Amino acid sequence: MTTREEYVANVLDNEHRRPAIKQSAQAFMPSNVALIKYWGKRDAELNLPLVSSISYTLHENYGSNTRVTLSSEDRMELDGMALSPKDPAFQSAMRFLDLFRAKGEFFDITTLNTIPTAAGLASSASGFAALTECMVLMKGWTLSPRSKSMLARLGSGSAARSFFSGIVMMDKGTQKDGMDCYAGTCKPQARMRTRMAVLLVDRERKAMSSREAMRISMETSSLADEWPAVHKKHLAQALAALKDADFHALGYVVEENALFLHELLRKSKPSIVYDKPETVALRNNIVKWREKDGLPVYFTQDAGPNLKMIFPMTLKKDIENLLKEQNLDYFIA
Ligand code: 2P0
Repeated sequence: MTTREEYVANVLDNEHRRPAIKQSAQAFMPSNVALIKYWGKRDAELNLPLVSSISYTLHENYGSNTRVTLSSEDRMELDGMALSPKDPAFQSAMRFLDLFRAKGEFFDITTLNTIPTAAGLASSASGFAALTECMVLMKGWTLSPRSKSMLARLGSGSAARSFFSGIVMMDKGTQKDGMDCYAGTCKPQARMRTRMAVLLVDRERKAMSSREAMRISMETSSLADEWPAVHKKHLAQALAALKDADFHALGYVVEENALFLHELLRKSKPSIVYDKPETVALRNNIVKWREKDGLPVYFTQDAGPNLKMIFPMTLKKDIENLLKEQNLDYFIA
């Protein structure tokens, strides 16, 4: 079995504990939203996903601004609030940085998210991607986006996808040592010009992390065994739709994949339900806008009550007018 320590040593050619050459570094990284979801792990130690995923990287600077500075002790500030060392966000960030500390190195992290934190909007994706980028700058490693994605994945699986723009695919890989699991630009995307509206039903932080929900649901849901095969079919359909630049075929499978995941969650013990009444109403509205009004819009939903809606880029103005008319809390990214 490969340990996390051995894995980072492999990716960084044994330079992972090189002392920082800079006192401080700052980075912005965008967040991303999965169209075909990553859910389940084939190896919890190396955080290797059970399934490959396809995502959309947010535009317009929606993500995390992070600064890391060498310090006399570990400290972390998130969205203007100092975190207690007992805070799960503090602990997971420091556990990640533990992999790269030279002897006696401590870090002061300051992160400002431009998206609501921990509300199922993938703030952990941009957060760990930005933290990785800061480490790269401080330690002076020269790395490809692929290698950065391999490091960030240890912090959060979805973070691996934030190093690429447009539509991105993260390959689950098959090797036990994790060296064939990384993200990259999804090749057949070239003719697909998609945009995303993030529709905010609730800006509150969620009670359960997606990691915990993933663990519980994959251990207990009556649909967990079916997930890999259903997912494989969804992934193939999405890749074919991207290759054919068929927006409706893509939208259809994106909805199918999200609905299956939420059904799997609902059938967990205890049942995990992210929907609020507004989520259900909004999902129905999106289907109505498509089926009655003829708008090419499709939804997806992550580990939270908020929805994301994809549409062809050429419709940005129309969609913006529609969302304003509906008085929705939204942003287009
Ligand atoms: C994703 N989501 O592909 C999936 C789909 C939400 C639904 O939040 O355990 O926070 O840190 O690797 O990356 C993925 O969960 O999980 C996630 P960890 P992560 O974006």
